[in-house]
Amino acid sequence: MQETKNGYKSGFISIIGRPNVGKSTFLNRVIGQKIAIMSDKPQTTRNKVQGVLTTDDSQMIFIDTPGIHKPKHKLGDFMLKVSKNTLREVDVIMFMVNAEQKLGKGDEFILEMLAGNPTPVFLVINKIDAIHPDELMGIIESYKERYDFAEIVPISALQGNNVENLLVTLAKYLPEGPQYYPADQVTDHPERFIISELIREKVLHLTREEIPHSIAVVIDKIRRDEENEDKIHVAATIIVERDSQKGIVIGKRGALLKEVGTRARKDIEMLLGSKVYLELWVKVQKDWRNKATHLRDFGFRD
Ligand code: GDP
Ligand code: MG
Ligand code: K
Repeated sequence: MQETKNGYKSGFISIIGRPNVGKSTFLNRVIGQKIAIMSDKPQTTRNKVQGVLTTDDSQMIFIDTPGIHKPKHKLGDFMLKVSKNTLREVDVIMFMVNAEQKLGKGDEFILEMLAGNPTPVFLVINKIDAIHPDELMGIIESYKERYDFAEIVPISALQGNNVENLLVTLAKYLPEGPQYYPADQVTDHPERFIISELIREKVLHLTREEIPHSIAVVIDKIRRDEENEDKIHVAATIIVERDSQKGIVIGKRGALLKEVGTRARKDIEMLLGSKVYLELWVKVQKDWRNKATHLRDFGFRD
């Protein structure tokens, strides 16, 4: 940790909101690097991914929390607990909503969860590019009567509208503090997690609706290739719940898994700045979501 400069601000900002409101899109825009995984399927982001934005007068550490929703199984309970703990530790909460959607059950659930939390909450109304400007006032009113927001900021994470203004306003709410991270560091997550998310993203994209988001990817190995020094050997296992899903992920004569590997390898090479040899396995583990004892094995931690 570096010394505190006079007037320098730093702090932690948690991004919460229903699936697909644009949390990852926002993070990717702000940090400018593919660290949070975007997908058109809900709940692609399961663990928190931190992005660090460093400027001359502030450092913002963003936390992309797992999808907050009414838990349906033990993994859901676990995610919710992680998220709730996170919300108490941060300096600002960004509650992101989709301007195209009415305040729904998912938002109600989040608002109930926020009740009594002393952290300032920003209502960030995203996707304003997709609505008529006249609709904005009504949206603001519907949320305003439900919660005492510190700020209400409409943006388009996709097109960048008003994002700069949001960042300036966020900085005002941060305490004076040190630069926690070196200026060139954008994420403190182990590469292992990012790699597993990159592989999972490819599987979800290529299988469309056939494979649920509940699959897990475990990284078994990241090591310099002994025979070929300028290559990194990555071995990973894709974990599915049913034999039929294993068949889908592998595809006809292994075609789908091969395509997953090709696409994931390109991203991992970008991430690591090195040639990569990617070895993928598929394993069936029935009902893994409900086996809380297994959570640790998959890299989930309290
Ligand atoms: P998350 O689940 O909250 O992380 O949402 P994502 O960032 O994955 O975004 C979900 C979908 O919404 C993607 O298809 C994005 O391209 C889209 N999206 C995100 N932000 C905007 C926006 O400002 N405007 C529009 N029109 N679409 C957006
Ligand atoms: Mg996301
Ligand atoms: K998503």
